[in-house]
Amino acid sequence: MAVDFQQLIVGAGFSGLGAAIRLQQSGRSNFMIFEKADRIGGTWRDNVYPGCACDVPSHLYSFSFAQNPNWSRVFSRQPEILAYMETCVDRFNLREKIQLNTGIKALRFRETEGTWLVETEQGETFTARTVLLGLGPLNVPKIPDIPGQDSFSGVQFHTAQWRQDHDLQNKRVAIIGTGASAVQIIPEIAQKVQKLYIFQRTPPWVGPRPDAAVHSFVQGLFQRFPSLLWLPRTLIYRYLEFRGRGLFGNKSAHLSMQKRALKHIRDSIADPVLREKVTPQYQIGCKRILLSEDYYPALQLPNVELITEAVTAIEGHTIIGAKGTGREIDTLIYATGFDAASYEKGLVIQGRNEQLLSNSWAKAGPEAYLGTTINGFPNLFSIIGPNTGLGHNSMIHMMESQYNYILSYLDLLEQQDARYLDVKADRQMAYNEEIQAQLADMVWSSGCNSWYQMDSGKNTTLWPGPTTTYRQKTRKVEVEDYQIVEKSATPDALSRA
Ligand code: N01
Repeated sequence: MAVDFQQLIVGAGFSGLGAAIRLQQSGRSNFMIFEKADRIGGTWRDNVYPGCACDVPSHLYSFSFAQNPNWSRVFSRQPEILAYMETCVDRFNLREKIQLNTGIKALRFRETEGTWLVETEQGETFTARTVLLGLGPLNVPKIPDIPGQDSFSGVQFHTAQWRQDHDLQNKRVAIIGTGASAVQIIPEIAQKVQKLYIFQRTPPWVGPRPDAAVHSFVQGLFQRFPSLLWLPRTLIYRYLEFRGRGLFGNKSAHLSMQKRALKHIRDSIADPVLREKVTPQYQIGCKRILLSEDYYPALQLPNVELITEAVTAIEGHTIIGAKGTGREIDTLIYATGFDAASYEKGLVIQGRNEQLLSNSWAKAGPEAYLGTTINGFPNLFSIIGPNTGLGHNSMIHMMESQYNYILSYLDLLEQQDARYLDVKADRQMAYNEEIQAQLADMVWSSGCNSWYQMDSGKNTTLWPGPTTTYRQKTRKVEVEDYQIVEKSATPDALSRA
């Protein structure tokens, strides 16, 4: 049966765009990207807060198949990363393959055809043989409920919904949270605001950030000899992989990470009271390790106060901490992170036997096979799906491993002229038991609260080990992991499958 698209990609962020490029490079052209927003870019479109940058060096945080000789810094900022993504769209002629302002409402698998029925928020319907979800793990802002917050008479917003029309100059500002976003924002705004109150619940581990401009001579060399770009890419990748040992159970590597971060505190802060406030009481790496040279100096500015209390109430212009002290503010910034567990982002995804993905995941949380395919939901792929996140290296590397796997699946589907491939339930279960057993012994389970874990403590976000292992496992689809359903399968055979 004819379909509108052989592959439909949902989302034009990094994961969706990379998938499109790889599909194209594999000779596939009947694909389309549907993007909810009016511009490509995903997280790098949404996050425009001051200081927004990537904490993985740019020569690695970019596609291996679209390397960029022009990075201006080791750690590029958001505008340059977004511009890089736009360049990729043009370089690979993807504009006509992207339909903007098109949100997906529901995806329903039609078992007798082996295709997906796609319903958009705009009321259109399409059919696709396969669907690649590039929804992004961190884009649903998490804003805590604080008594009285609706009555706040100033301006309040989340870091991912930055109010660019709101000038912070000479304002009295409070920021709740001291995670990756806050650590980038605080140094940028501290100098311009009249007063900055930072509400810290748990201090982050912060290491030094060896940022520098890339000299124009070096950029020129990369432009003339693009293959040289593999050198920084490989060195950075290997270094991060080597350093990651500390998170995977290598005790001495872990200890030296922690010593380095403690030295960073000592070198940056003289005041013993402030030192104590910023020194975490949990093992390094349990939460994401942050990198900054200017966060600790910003905390020592005379107009900045680090408050180690929860916010308990807001009354008019006053923000009140757990000790009962009220502080007058004009602006309140929620640097309180994202709902990382909502992988399906409210989409209705209905697989075989009309089973809903939200129901399948309701009890044990999100689970997939190799973070990519899900039993009962054939011909569907989740890019950066469950347990593919990293605390030590570039997510682009993980995405590229997933692309290899997805292309191998598509090859098999086409070679076998099959209706669909469904990953076997027992394989998926065994795989998840294995990674959960590994995660139980790793630093992320050592007793801190983080978005890596569900309330139950189960870690549904991180890959438990080196990226080399993941790359190896996703090299190609193993036929025995899948139930292959022939196009000729009768309804009877399907119901037994
Ligand atoms: O969010 P977070 P983020 N009352 O979850 C606090 C990626 N990222 O937006 O630690 C008081 O890290 C919370 O406190 P606690 C990166 O993967 C990447 O900063 O839970 N405080 C914490 O301090 C990162 O991990 C880059 O006790 C509350 C903070 O809010 C992820 O995005 C740059 C609270 C949330 O920190 C999220 O980072 C930026 C409450 N009720 C972000 N609720 C790169 O460079 C939460 N907090 C690639």
